[in-house]
Amino acid sequence: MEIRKDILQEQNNKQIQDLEDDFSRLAEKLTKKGVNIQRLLQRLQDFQVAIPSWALGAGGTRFGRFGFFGEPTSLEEKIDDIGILHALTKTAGAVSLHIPWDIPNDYAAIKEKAKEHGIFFDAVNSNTFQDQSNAQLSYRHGSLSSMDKEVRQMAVQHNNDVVDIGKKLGSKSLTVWLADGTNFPGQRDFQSSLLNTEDSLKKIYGHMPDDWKLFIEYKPYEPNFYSTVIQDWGTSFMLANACGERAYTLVDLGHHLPNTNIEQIVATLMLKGKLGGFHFNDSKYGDDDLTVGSIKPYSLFLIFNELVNGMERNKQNPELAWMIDASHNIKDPLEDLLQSLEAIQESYAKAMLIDQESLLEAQSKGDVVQCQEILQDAFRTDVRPLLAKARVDLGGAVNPLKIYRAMEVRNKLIAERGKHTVATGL
Ligand code: PSV
Ligand code: MN
Ligand code: MN
Repeated sequence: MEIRKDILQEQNNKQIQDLEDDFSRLAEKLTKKGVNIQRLLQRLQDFQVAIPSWALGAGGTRFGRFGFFGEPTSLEEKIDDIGILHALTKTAGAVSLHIPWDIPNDYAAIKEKAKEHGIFFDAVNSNTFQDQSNAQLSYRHGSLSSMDKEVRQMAVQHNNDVVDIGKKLGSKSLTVWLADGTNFPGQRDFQSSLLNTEDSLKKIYGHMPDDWKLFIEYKPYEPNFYSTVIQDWGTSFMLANACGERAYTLVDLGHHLPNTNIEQIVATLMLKGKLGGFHFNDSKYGDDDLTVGSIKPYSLFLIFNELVNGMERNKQNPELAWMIDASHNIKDPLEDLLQSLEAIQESYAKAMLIDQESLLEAQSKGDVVQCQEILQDAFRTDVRPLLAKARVDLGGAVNPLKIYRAMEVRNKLIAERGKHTVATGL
């Protein structure tokens, strides 16, 4: 299944006049406010978000999984699915692989396929939260933090192997999400767990090529429910500093306790030049991995405000690696990802509309009401014509979801792949 350019064009033609009208009205309004439309469009076009290889099939919970028809059953098919997303949105130009779920069989063929779709290989993700079928030792009592030296060595070796796989694909970063922790008080010694983790991460860091980055994720709980070794941004930051210059904290939006001020964490990390990557999703209760922007769009906007701000001000912070980290229990995974991509671009565009000069002035006068007005003026702007214009100028769809449905993409995938497919890695 491919998105044929002529059919996409045909579909776009039905909506293009409305878009042109909406876009010129919005552009005129924003230009009067001093917004540089061309710059805005360019920045939207440059913004590429990696799709995780595990988000292309239907996810599940520990209570079960409702499969989705026509799911990809191989890495090749997963890359084809991302190709569909990218052809429609022009903002999904990268893939983030999970090893060992997605080890390529034929590297040259996979690279060629990704190239055809205009997709590059972003961060590779390791997995020491599951025992592999051929494993000699178990991660039951931890991996990088384990009290058992041989288990730690096995976990380090796995991460090193992931780096070597990534090297062959052109990736330039490794993301480590460490599930290690405990379920009961007294189960393990906190300090030695942390020291072991630091030592293991330093070994992995030492194995990475000089132009690679290490991203260290944090998460307060789950799968362990009493303690997690890398539980918060402070622990991740500390470990990143211990590893070295090219080690960074990765913020996953779902990995915070309720009501945590994530935008402030973003600002702090960027000030210190230590925010390396970002996982988008949304949540109501915990690490829910829901569609981006489906629950707390205003929070996402405030987070983007700090990201935009940091990208302007904090030259000490590297370019960020953007990724969606979501899972879908009942939606068509591709439709869900289209919604997430749109929500990300929408928040990004709105954050770029904030009149930073006036905000600074209002802040310095202590005019709290005006500060809020400035933020909300940007948030309340309907930026969708801007997103569509940025996409269409690159050859994407006026409305990706509408066109996905009009083209009957899912039915075509079912016809090609069959009904009862199960995505790999699930
Ligand atoms: C588990 O919480 C998780 O969602 C982490 O966020 C990782 O990024 C992802 O799985 C893949 O390992
Ligand atoms: Mn994540
Ligand atoms: Mn997660």
